[in-house]
Amino acid sequence: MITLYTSPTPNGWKASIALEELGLPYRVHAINLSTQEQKEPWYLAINPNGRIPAMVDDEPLGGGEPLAVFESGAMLVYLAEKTGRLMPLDPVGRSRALQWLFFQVGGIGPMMGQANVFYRYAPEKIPFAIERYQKEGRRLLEVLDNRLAESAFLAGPDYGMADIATWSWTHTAGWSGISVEGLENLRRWHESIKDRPAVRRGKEIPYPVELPTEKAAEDFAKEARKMLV
Ligand SMILES: N[C@@H](CCC(=O)N[C@@H](CS)C(=O)NCC(=O)O)C(=O)O
Repeated sequence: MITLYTSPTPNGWKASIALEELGLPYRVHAINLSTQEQKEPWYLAINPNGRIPAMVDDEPLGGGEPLAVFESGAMLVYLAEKTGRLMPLDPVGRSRALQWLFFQVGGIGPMMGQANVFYRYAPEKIPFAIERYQKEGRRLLEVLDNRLAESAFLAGPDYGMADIATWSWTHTAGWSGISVEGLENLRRWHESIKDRPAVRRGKEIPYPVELPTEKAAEDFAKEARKMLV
C-alpha cells in the first residue's frame, strides 16, 4: 500500500492523477498547508523539504523497508518504474519523457509558482516581479505549444508522466495571470486530457476545490498567504 501526503495544489495533483491513472491502491493523508503541517517533524522525516506531495510505499520496488519518496517528479518516475507504465521503456523514448518532465519540474512549476506568489499572494504588489514571472510563464507555455504542434503528447505519440506533470500546472494558468491566448496546440492537448476519468478523480484528491472566481480571489489568497513564512 502507498500512502500519499498531499494537498489540493498542482504539485499534489501530479501525484494523485498518476496514482489514479495507474490504478494503484493508495490511502490519502491530507496535509493542511495553512497550519504549516508540512513543516512538522513527523512529516520532515518523510519529506525533508517540508512541502507536498510525498508518499511512502510499504512495498517498494526491489523489496525491503517502506520507502519514502519526495519531489513530485521523482515520485512520477518511481511510479512509472514500479509499474512499467506511463513512460516509454526504450532509451530514446524514456529520454524524451524525462526531458519534458524535467522541463515541467525545473521551469513551468517554479516560474508559474512564483507568478502565483507575486500576482496573488504577496502582501505588496511588485510590478517588476509580477511581469518577470508571468512573461517567463508565457514563454514556457509557448515552448510547450511548439512541441505540441509536432507531437500528440509531450514525450511522443503516447500520453504519460510528462503530460500529467504539465497538465496539473497548465490547468491553473489563469490563476497565475498567464494568458493561453493563441496557443492552439496547447489548448487541444489540454482539452484531450482534462476529461480523462483518472484526471477528474485525481484532481479531487485530497478533496475537491474550485479555482476561485476573481471576486473570491482575495479571500482565497488570504488563506494561501499563510503558507508564505
Ligand atoms: N519541487 C517540489 C515543490 C513542491 C511544492 O512547492 N509544493 C507546494 C504546494 S504546490 C507546497 O508544499 N507549499 C507549501 C510550502 O511552501 O510550505 C515538488 O515538485 O515536489
